[in-house]
Amino acid sequence: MSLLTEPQSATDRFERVRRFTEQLTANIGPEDSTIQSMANASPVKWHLAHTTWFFETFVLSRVGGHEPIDPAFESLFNSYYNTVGVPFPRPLRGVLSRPTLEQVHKYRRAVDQRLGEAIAEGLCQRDAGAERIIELGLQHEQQHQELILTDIKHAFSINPLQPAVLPGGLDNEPASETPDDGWTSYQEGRREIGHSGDCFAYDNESPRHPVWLSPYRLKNSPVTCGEFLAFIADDGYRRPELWLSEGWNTVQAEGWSSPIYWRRDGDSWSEFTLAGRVALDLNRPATHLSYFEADAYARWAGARLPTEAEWEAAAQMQAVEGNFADVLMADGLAPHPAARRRSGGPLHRLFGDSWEWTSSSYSPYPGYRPPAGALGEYNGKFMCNQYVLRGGSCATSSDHIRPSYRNFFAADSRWQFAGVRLAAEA
Ligand code: AVJ
Ligand code: FE
Repeated sequence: MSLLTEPQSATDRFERVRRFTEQLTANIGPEDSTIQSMANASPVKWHLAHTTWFFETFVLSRVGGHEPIDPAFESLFNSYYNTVGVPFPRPLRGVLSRPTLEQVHKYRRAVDQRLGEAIAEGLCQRDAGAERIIELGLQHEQQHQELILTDIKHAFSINPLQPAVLPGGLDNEPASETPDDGWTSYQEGRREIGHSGDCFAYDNESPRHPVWLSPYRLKNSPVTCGEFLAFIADDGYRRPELWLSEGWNTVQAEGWSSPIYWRRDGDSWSEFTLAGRVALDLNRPATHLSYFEADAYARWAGARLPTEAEWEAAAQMQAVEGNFADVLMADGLAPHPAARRRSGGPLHRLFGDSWEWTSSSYSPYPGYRPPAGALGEYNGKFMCNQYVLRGGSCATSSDHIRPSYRNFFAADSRWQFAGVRLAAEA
């Protein structure tokens, strides 16, 4: 959405998104914010700095006379933009005890202030490109808000103290609603997928293009923890015929026997959540599944994963409503159960709650061209060896998601809020 046509002013939206990042990390101390539990996850402090670096590098650099706030940050907080410079190695981000958390917050305030001044002085009126990149920077920050939660959740899950990231939780769903066991059928035909309209979308959602869909069905509710437990009880993790070859190799090599945050004590199961370890809620959508686990579950259930085109065609007929981070946290750090929403349309929880794995490889749409320059590195160069996920999660903000949104992760990734919606032939 354009900064100029939005109901809120450009600076209001900027303030709101930047402050939400800080709200999410309010309970994360300096030690917490420095640790890195694996190469794929980054320290909270690094996320706070990198999102700031993005605005400094891609927006403030367009303002005449901008001097770097700290020249060392150019490499330290560059994630992967090789055309900007040589990034500090990703697996070593957890050794960066300096700059301190306080210094990173100072960096955030400095960039916020300079950017606020530039906007007030008419930057966006003079430079339409700057306006678009600020919006990209805010969407980027919203992606990192979700990564902040999933990355620190992973780190805390390893700590025997099992600390809470958010005292009130976010993924800790009360077991109230019974899942809908029905299916919705979709007719054969020509459909269009991809981005259209004036609202913001990433380059990877374009060009919009036609697809031909055979008749198909989607399950009305995503797979629940209770259903996934039945897969485990039926020896799902010990039956090679249910798994892709690479998936089976991973199960063996990593010793997988349940979803990453689940634990069995005698007959009872618990799950590590953002609120700490809690009893497993059987009605909640299963999350933190890899593509391999999602695919094996679907095969065990006699179904399959949807393609991204099947998912998007169905999503075009649904309201974009659901359990999102900003909705759940509207009243502060503890989400109120009453804030939880069901989405409009036959498919429940299509948006929010958990990302849904599709069987589609993350590939360019026909005619896709990454934008020129460093920002062309944002999405396009990752179109290899990853799968598309759709719909957003409880850690996504509601104004960050849309039917055409393409998230992507490698098939063995388990630390995201990712689950399964079953598909089948009609
Ligand atoms: C779309 C979530 C895979 O994690 O690298 C962050 C999001 N892009 N900064 C990622 C992203 C640039 C991206 N994912
Ligand atoms: Fe980034």
